[in-house]
Amino acid sequence: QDQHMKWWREARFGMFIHWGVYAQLAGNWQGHQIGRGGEWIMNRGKISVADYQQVAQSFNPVKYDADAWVKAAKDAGMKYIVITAKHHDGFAMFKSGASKWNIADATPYGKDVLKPLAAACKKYGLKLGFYYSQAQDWNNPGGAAARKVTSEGWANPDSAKIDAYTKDNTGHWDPAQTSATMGEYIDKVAVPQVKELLSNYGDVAVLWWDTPTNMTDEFAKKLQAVLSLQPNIITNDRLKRPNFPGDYKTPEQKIPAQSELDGRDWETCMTMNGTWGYKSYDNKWKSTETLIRNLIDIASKNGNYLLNVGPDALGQFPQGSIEGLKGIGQWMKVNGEA
Ligand code: FUL
Repeated sequence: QDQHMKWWREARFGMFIHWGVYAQLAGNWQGHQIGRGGEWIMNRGKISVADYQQVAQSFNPVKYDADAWVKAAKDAGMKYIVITAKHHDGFAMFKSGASKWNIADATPYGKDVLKPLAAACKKYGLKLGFYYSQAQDWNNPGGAAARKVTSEGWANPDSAKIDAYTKDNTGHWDPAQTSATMGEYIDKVAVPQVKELLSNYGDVAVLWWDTPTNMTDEFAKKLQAVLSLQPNIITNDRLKRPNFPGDYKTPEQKIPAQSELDGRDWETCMTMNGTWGYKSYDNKWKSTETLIRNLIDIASKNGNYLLNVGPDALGQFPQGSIEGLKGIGQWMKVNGEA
């Protein structure tokens, strides 16, 4: 029954890609640097739906080159890629019939970016997985919003209004987010979009769920049923706790000690600097030596290392990531298996 885990257990090393409209803001909102991960900027900055959707109108990643991305991953010794098909901001990086809030319909770029990535993965022999934020969605009405009331590093001019609004609900800051129920969002957006992802891109190796805010077992069952479209798919443990453990555990930004391991498969996901989504001013790059040590530590404990790249708004890997990947690749050539 473990057969479908075989490639994953041998893989050891993969690339996480966090890419979306937030790359356009690059951690900056109205002259302020917003704290924490760049992909959380809408929530941390309590940016309204209307303002945030405006940002998509200038998102035009003309330098995006899927072939170059996959080649960079392969040269570093990575065996699979997991990309944010939709992060918590609800923005689909693919053409979707379930919501116009997608890259093909809401940006001047006007094209699906997952299609070329799927083609390049096929060409270079890497497995492709999709990250999908099934519960949190700050743009499609009815999606959940984790309550993070503090907007570190700046004062939103609307904060009184926002505080009044966030008091009685699950963390939304804009009434536009609550014009539907979560059940409607699951049926009309999440389930149809996961169907699209598992139907239109050939083999999908991994479905990487994230942050089960307000998920119910009923919602989780509906999403899990869609996985039958890809019989060999592997999933993580973030669909809904505790009844949907998935195939593997997902320690974040840390490597478990030997004593913490319980025999379940696991994958550590980690940033190369301090953010998942691109931030123009985050230059805290881990050294190549640290990255290699982490990979060795993880592989020696039978885990996988999912190392993140946050491409910029034009579709380019940050220089620090390129250098880190190259450094690992050089080491791999000498020490890795073919
Ligand atoms: C977290 C998310 O909230 C972060 O933005 C990021 O995607 C990380 C991998 O998972 O829980």
